Amino acid sequence: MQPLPSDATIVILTGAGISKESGLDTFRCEGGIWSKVRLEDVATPEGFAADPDLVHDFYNARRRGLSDPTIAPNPAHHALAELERHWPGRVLIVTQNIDDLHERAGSRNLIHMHGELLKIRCVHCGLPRHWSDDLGTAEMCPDCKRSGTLRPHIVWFGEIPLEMERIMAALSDCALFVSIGTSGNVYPAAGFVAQVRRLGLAHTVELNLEPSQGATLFAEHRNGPASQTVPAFVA
Ligand code: BJW
Repeated sequence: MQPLPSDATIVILTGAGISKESGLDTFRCEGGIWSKVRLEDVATPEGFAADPDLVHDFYNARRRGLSDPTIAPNPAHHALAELERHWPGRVLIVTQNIDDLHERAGSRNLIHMHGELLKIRCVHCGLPRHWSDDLGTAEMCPDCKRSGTLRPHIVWFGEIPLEMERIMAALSDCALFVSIGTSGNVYPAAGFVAQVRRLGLAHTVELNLEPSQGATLFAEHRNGPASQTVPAFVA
């Protein structure tokens, strides 16, 4: 990594590509999630209103997939956790991923801007809680006791991503912005690099299997699998 002031803030945006080598599907690569299901059916508030059981089944299947013993953080997740442990400044990971592989690798300063697969929340009282098999299909919120109000703690299309104020503050403060394994198709995350560049201060780097949609906006690129490019970049 190029020399930075030792108190510098580093913001790292991650997408589905970082978890691909851990055994989780991306969305838009060949054979990805959106080639198997219609996103309108499972990742919009309208889809949930039309068929909540279908949406609960979709996320429950992915929860079971995530708890498969073969799914584990890969060297890219571990390298980022190591960076956070050793960097004297601040490292913030903003992940679009709903899996828990960054946490399992040891990352702590982490924002799940699109929510978390292993949480569920009540649309009435708003409280996210850890998912369990019972809750996935339960009729009633255990907190407010209303019926039919539980939904996945996921940001669907048309909903506002989580912790945007904290993310924007970090983007305007950072000296290095690194985007890893995201196709640059989904806003607002796809617009972060342009925002960082507008402020004109941070170095911007893309680490991706292949150039993303917004690749030309980054000052530096390294193409290849995240399990190789990320450890090499942070070394
Ligand atoms: C590897 C690799 C390896 C593979 N190593 N790399 C028109 C213009 C602008 C915006 C909009 C518009 N129309 C609608 C919008 C808004 C909309 C949007 O962006 N739509 C686009 C489709 C155009 N966005 C929203 O609705 C968002 N909300 C919003 O904008 O609110 C308004 C607002 C914002 C801010 C402030 C105030 C108001 C919400 C978006 C929610 C997205 N949700 C999903 C589903 C989550 C649940 C689930 O998982 O089921 O999030 S969609 C899906 O896409 C998921 C992902 O997080 C997201 C991004 O995907 P990602 O991570 O980039 O994956 P892929 O598959 O696309 O790419 C994988 C990449 O990995 C590829 O580049 C590969 O090359 C690479 N790769 N193997 C390294 N081994």
